[in-house]
Amino acid sequence: MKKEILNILKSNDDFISGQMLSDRFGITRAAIWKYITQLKKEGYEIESISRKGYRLISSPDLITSEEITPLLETQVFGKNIVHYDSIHSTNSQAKLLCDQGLVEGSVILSEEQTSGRGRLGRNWSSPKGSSISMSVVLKPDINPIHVAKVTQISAAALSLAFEEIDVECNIKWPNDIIVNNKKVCGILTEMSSELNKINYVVMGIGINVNINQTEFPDELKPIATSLKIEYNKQFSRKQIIASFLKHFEKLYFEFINTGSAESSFEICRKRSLLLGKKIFVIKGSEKTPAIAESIDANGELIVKYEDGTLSNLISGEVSVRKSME
Ligand code: BTX
Repeated sequence: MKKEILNILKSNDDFISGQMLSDRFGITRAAIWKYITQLKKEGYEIESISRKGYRLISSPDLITSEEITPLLETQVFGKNIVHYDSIHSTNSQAKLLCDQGLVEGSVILSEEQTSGRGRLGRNWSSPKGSSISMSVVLKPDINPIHVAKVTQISAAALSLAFEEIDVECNIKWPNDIIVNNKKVCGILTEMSSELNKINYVVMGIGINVNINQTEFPDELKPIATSLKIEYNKQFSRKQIIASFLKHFEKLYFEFINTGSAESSFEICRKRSLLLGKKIFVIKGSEKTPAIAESIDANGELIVKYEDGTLSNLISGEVSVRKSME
């Protein structure tokens, strides 16, 4: 009901009378007033004048279903949005909800994470209200060995969404988006599967949107940045989410329908931070120098070691770091 009242207020620039809302929804004017009070508490600025009614003046920068749905240009992705004010990790929560039957295309969003996770047991910092913590549920009917490609598809879609808001970014294979040499976004793809069958994939994305430098923990300050820090202005989180889902849906279904993720890989190559550069391949405590040669038709990074041997890296098994030389 609150959502419906909000939608009416949003689609009218003028006052809407309490009586009209009460007739429309068959509830008392006191009940309408209660919903308006709730909306105000959530940050909606609503003017109320007796005998005129209610008028929406401004909406808060929230990433709720109410705020994102009107911006969606998708068929499947984002049609079911689950939003939290605060959650341990949207990926962990998505997995719990998937076990209860969440459908493909569902999106879990939170204003903050208290235990956000990166790859290989690392942490991900997600301050309240200024970052995006999002997990997208996929149920692809593909062999589990192809799931790593989804991370590349996601990175490609993120770069297209950034292009729409004039943000220049690079993709650091396999799962980071970099702006001005600092990390602005990370992707963590997790899956539940049997030997040959995927139950579900949860693709988690963390984006530093309007985070101020002071909000980053000290150890992250040299390596992390946000769109606001780099461009000196606020960005709309809901717009970035809607734009990402639009691009992701197109690239993902192209992959599912044709079996090829080549258009996404091409974007990853074009925007790659690593190709042609000296890097370190890090496996556990081993750190081996190499050159990043190419991204192949499977989305794997081909590296050349100093002894001339070539090797395919599959995302998930290694970390790569750009060498400073
Ligand atoms: P990653 O393992 O590549 O990166 C994690 C590393 O990045 C950390 O060890 C730290 O050095 C650095 N880091 C932590 N927080 C940030 C940040 N906000 N900005 C820049 N650098 C940071 C990357 O893993 C994958 C991250 C996925 C996060 C999403 S958020 C929604 C979903 N839920 C969840 O728990 N994780 C994913």
